[in-house]
Amino acid sequence: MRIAHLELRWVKLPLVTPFRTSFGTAHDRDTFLLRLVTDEGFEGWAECAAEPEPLYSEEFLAGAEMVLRDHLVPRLLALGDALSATRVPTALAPVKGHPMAKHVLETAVLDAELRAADMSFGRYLGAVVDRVPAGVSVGIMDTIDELVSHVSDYLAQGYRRIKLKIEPGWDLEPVRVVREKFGDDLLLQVDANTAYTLADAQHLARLDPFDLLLIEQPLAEDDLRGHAALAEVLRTPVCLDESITSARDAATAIALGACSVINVKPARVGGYLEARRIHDVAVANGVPVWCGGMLETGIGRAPNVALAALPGFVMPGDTSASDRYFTTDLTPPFVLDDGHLAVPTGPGLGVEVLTDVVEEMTTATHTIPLT
Ligand code: SMG
Ligand code: MG
Repeated sequence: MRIAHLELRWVKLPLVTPFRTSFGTAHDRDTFLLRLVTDEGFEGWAECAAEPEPLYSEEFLAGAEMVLRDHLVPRLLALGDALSATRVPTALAPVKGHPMAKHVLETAVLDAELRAADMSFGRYLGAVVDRVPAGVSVGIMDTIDELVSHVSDYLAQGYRRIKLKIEPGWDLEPVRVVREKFGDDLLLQVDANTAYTLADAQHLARLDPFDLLLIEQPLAEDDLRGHAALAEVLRTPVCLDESITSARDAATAIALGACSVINVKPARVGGYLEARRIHDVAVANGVPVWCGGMLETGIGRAPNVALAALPGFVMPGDTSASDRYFTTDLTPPFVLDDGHLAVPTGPGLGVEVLTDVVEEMTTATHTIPLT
């Protein structure tokens, strides 16, 4: 297989509700899609998970485009006819970092390859179920009343688990109110996106009585030792997101006692092949994992839902229905059925890319030179 055409589609989709985290507020899903065509005419699509600004992690969209064009794509082209998804990580390894840029490229190659082989992502990755329970990530709100109303709506829709975004000043009270209002059976967890320091350990311990499933990434991404120390103080299990960018990181974090749960986000770790390795490391260590999200459109959501169907994904993920994010998605919408999303079964991503909607949402198209 060889790349015959490669283009970046910059798209902008308004979010149905702004999404506020400890590092900023998103009003739109602003990203680019990669569309690859092979010499045999198979298409591969993928969605970049980076954001316009380097606030979630050090990657950002314009940087991802540059590293793709100038450093990653030339290394893939050097493979010539020998291109296949399993060769991508080694070909790109000389370029340090940039997992989200690597992820979008590897995913487009894998999609094209699987379409050619008439195999779905789920089948390829090792999915063992045909539907996955859906959780929903609820942003920081202006008022507790607003939060309660959103959580109540999501539960009425059937979501199986609620994740509250927290930050200093928006933590104990929202958690207390949601727990009291919706009861002890609600699966509830929080995500701080690195907003605390180890000096907050006693404060965070006050979340313990609310029986949270986990607290996600309370401390800085490079603070594994701090997370290990915090885990000694908290009864709430510590889950890592930003800190884990590879299977080696996962093994290290587990060995240090820095986490007892892992949020697996394929984009954060360079792609689905590494994401599956993290799953395998976690399963071997008895550590539960769940699938994270980056407000993806259907194009990025489809393979995430497939990954979430692997056996170690024992907790509901941030894999929500299309209408939690957008009025119109770039694929036929992912819909909740009894609180679950169906794992796509068609070849590759397994869902149709609605090219007319993509066209409508496109703000720029950049063809990547192949010479
Ligand atoms: O895709 O539903 C989603 C968003 C899930 O909370 C979510 N993602 O740290 O886990 C996380 C955040 C990062 C994305 S913020 C744009
Ligand atoms: Mg997170």
